[in-house]
Amino acid sequence: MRIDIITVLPELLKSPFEASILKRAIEANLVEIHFHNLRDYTTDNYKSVDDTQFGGGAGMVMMIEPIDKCISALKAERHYDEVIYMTPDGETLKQGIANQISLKENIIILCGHYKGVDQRVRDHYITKEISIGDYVLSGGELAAAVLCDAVIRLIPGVLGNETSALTDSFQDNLLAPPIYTKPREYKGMKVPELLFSGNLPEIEKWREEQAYLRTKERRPDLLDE
Ligand code: 6GU
Repeated sequence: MRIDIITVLPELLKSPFEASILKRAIEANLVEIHFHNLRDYTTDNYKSVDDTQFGGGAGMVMMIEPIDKCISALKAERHYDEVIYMTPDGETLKQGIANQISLKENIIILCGHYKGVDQRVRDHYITKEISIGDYVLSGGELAAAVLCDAVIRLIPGVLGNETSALTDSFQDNLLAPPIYTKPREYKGMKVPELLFSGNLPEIEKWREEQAYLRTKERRPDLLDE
């Protein structure tokens, strides 16, 4: 998979890809990430990427020209399956969307800033608009990092144990059950006895029950879906 990220703040985005699972995925050539600074596609001396709104109103709007130049340059090189715009008024990111995107070959992610982008960009270049939740961030960069992490860990081979993405919270609209590791007892706090029984079917049944109870208590909305 290849991900091209268009941003006015590439430095804000780089560090999540320089550690742990994402770093390993890149080193193993399972994913390629390319950052594009929108200012490199400007034509004026000030390297302007934004301007005031037509019709008046506070806040700057990202201009169509640098975005068009950047996206067109990328599209001249290869086909893109999706051009995603990160915006608080997009579709809220859920595991199902991450699963779908993880199957794509090449995607572009455009990070919004200021008041957002000229509507003509959204109408003519963008194929999918994604938000990461009902709160406002200063820009789309951190949201793009969240999306990339959620997607990249689903690419086959990225996680060491192939089954572990399948048992994540949300993968079946259920939260994950409680988990324990050594020591068996710490300051009087014990691990449930059943987990030492060696009875794998009973343990699996317990985990499913716990996942269901936790979901019912914390996220009953998931059970309705
Ligand atoms: Cl994608 N962008 C911004 N600026 N704020 C957000 C968001 C995105 N998702 C939630 N809040």
